[in-house]
Amino acid sequence: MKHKIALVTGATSGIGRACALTLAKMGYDLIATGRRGERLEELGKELPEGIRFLPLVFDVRDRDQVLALLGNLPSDWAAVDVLINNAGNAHGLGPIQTGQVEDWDAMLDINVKGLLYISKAIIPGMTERNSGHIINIGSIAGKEVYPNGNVYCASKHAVDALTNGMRIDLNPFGIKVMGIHPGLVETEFSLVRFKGDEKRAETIYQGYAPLLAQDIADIVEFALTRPPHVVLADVVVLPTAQASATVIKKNL
Ligand code: NDP
Ligand code: 8X3
Repeated sequence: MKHKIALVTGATSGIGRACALTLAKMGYDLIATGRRGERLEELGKELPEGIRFLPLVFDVRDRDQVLALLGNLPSDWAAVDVLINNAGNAHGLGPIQTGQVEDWDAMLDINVKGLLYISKAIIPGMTERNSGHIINIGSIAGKEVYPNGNVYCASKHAVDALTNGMRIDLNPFGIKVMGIHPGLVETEFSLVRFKGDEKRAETIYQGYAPLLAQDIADIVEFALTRPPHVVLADVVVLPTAQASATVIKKNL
């Protein structure tokens, strides 16, 4: 039997990896992307039997490579039904006046422009077929601005705006577009934000129960199993201990 096809960006760790495994368990054939090829290889070994797997190693900032690879998928992979735009990270956490230009470039180039390049390659197939489901992973940082979050928050506000823009522009084609905006999820996110400082990264998730990557994958599964006339447009999901970007009940 022919399976539906899902593409998950940033499937080498955290939320993307959990979504990829969940989609495969749901019976989707899987295109998984990331820069760490060995992690994609490991992912491939965990997939249920009978699920086709296409790992693609590239940096979402590389526009030419994104468009060449995803714009010319093999014919038996080209009809992508579900796109999870997940690849992204924060780089640094500090006041705007001392921010690093390299960090700003990384966040805007990966979280915003990377998401656009991926979408540019995949949307034409969806509009041609008048079907598809796009899920963009935003953040509570796309709904609120918090101290020292400046450029990361701006990048995620852009993801929120693009999600709403996609839903409007793709409305004539019957394409579902959803934004998921998580609060604190324990992944490699803080390790990347704090540039490999494991001790500092650990403190972010101490004293309360953070969300797990699987919590986000469960929401993806719920969204994808709604009937054709239903789209979950916008979901903000927080750990119970978190009331807003800055209010977190910790027992330390
Ligand atoms: P992780 O650091 O665990 O995962 C990030 C993923 O993005 C990795 O698979 C990484 O792959 C990929 N990625 C990063 N940069 C690039 C790039 N330049 N090119 C290709 N792939 C890239 O973090 P999360 O799972 O937490 O993050 C996933 C998404 O969720 C992000 O968009 C993040 O902003 C968002 N989010 C996270 C929250 C959290 O608290 N953790 C909360 C709200 C939103 P690789 O390094 O192999 O390229
Ligand atoms: C990740 C959650 O609060 O660090 O987007 O911005 S937060």
